[in-house]
Amino acid sequence: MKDSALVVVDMIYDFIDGSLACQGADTAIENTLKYIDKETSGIDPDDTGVRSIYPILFVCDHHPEKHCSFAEQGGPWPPHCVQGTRGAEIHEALKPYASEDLTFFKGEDPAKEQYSGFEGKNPAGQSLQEVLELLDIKNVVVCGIATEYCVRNTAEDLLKAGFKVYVLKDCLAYVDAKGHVEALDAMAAEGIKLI
Ligand code: VGL
Ligand code: ZN
Repeated sequence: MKDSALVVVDMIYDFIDGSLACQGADTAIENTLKYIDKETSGIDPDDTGVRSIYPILFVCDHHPEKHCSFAEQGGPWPPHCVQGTRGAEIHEALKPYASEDLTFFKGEDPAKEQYSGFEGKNPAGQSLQEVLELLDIKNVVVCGIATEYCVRNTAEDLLKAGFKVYVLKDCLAYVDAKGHVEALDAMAAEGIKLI
């Protein structure tokens, strides 16, 4: 697709095999790698190697040690994605596709829950929306973890901001199977395309 970007949400270790390990994470990663290989890579005629022909942006949950979403602080979740720990790292197979400018960290304020990638910032302080607009992106393909939380919130914010939004239904993992199906149905009803 022309004018497209892929947004990979929270494919980080605590959601894969850590404290908040989600159902379907391994398959979601495998399928994401296949998608990247098939759809976002191409031979650059001016270069010798393979490059991404459309940008891949990463959203990463990135909490301080005592974040308000953690059970000890009265929140719903076990501690997860704590800054500086393995649990906060992007899966090693995806990491080579992540560049600093296109990685957006959310949940850094100890007092705020942030499920949407729209609330994240890259190290230069830019938001996902700002960067997508700078890149002149019209179509945004979304995959990641968890369907019911960060994926859904990010996809909905993208739609509200005027992008065409596609969710890769085989590249998702979730906290709860029923919640996953309900979130997919809700997104489809709102005009997000499941592909
Ligand atoms: C998320 C639970 C806790 C998510 C973040 O990004 O989906 N879920 N923190
Ligand atoms: Zn979190």
